[in-house]
Amino acid sequence: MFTHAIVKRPGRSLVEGITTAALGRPDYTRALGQHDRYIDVLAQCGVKVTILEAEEQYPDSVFIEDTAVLAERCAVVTRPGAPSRQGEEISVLNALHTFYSNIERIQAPGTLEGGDVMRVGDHFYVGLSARTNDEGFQQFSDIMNKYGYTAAAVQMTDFLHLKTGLAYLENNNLLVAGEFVHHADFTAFNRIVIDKEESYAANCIWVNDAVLAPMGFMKTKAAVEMAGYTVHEVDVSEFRKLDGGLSCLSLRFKKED
Ligand code: CIR
Repeated sequence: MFTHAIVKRPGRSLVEGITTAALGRPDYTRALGQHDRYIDVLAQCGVKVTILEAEEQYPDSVFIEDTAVLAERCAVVTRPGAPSRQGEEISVLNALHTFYSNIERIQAPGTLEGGDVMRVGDHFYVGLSARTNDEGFQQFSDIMNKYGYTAAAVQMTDFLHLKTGLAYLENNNLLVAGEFVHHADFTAFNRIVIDKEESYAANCIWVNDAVLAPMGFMKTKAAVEMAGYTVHEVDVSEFRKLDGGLSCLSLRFKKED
């Protein structure tokens, strides 16, 4: 169960964020409203949300998931692979001191983005994407081993991040899209295959037995409900324009108060 989440408000510079999507520029006001609603839904799911201020110098900093990986026994502050995103992690590091005494960091030349890390129990799958390199994975694995966790690298070629095409919903249930549908690393899971036309909806998040899904992907919503979950649809259209989704917008973790 998650007790806490950390989000960072979108800045006006959001419209300058990195993208490969051809969906137009995000609307800042609409993005703010969607972010408000996202926070409300997390709170409804029982987590206490810490809200960090926007950082105008980093257009992509609303995608806070990429800057840290949080577990019970340690926090790992990452070193983003996108040069324009390096530095976003500093305000997150500062905020994490409230919650963690064991904070580790990925060091150059390693790069790792949290969107490439998927947790399953005490094991962490790490996608070797365009943003996360071998060195970043190795450092991460060494850190996690030190705290009694394990990690394994996942070969991938198509998606921006590992969790762009995968979402672990606990109880061995895994949403899979595109290159991950038949990926050898995930055959032991109960795979829920995302329809090709709804590939974006693979980026759902499990929060305390509910699942947040992007608004408007009816086949995915039905498949997740069929697996026994309550689904909260959240509109993230403005973040999708920057290749971002539900998982990217928060760091979710469990900590006793
Ligand atoms: C980027 O390209 O870095 C941002 N525009 C999107 C990051 C999305 N983050 C994620 O999937 N974890």
